[in-house]
Amino acid sequence: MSRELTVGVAQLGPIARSETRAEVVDRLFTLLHEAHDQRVELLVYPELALTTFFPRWWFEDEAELDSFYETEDPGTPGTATEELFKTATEMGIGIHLGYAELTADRHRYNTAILTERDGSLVGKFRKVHIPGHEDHEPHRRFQHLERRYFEESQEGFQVWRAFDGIVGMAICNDRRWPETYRVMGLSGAELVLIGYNTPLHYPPDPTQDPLQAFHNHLVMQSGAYQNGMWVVGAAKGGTEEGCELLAHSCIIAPSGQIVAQAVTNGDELIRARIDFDMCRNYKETLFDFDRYRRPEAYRQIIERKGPVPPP
Ligand code: CDT
Repeated sequence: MSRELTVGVAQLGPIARSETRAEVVDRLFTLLHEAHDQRVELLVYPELALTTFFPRWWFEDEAELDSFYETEDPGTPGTATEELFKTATEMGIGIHLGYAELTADRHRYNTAILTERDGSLVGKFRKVHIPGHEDHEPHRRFQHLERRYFEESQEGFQVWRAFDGIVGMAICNDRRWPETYRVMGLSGAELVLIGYNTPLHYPPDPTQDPLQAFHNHLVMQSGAYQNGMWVVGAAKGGTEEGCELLAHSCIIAPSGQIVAQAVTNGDELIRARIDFDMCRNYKETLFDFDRYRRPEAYRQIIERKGPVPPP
């Protein structure tokens, strides 16, 4: 039996700070309808897909900060996304959506939810690597206060049997770390879904600015190839509240090759037919972990956090 799936990426253009949930969900709906027309079975929206990328501002008013978070799982009755998830289920489309999560006991996470084609919950993932800074740094053109507004996940990376394959999730900065892919690869991941918001300007080292697109594909293509898995990157691109964000959404094969890529920096659907069995070409040959990995030679990876140079 072939294990193929049509995956779509719903890249988003900028979301204004003043845009309401209803206005954003309208845009998500337009992309959902387009995906349905193109026979997509799994549609991947980006990180924090329901609001502007709010960590670019310092908020004193907690109520204002709270307004960017969801207190219920997207798709549940009474939420702004209820109809979106309902329609997706009627169309037989699974949804991956990034959002800011505020739990009942007031913990804050950068989260993604994944539903199956029949609307059932596959799982939720909370971002592991939280980039940026904790304190106000007014010298920056814009802030990157994720470390103030989100806690690090304590749950790590998980994979689920879904869509007739083995699927995992990561969020934005997670994609830059090889451990992200390897940990999921060690649980057999065949498809990893990653939403992102990446400013083109990186204040701590602006020499990286012209390399953002290169680094984006470099890390996801390496992760795909070195673990024999499909990787999907879904961007929020364009100039959002004066901050230029990287687009370049893409779908990457286990060979490391990009098989579909966005060509705009706005709302855009891309799609590809993926074959889970293509993972075996890599997982059972060059990257046959059982045969070739040497965990005893990698001890530092779990014993150390930062580098310990020789004396
Ligand atoms: N959203 C997110 O994680 N963005 C970071 C920006 C660079 S760190 C300030 C990223 O890794 O793309």
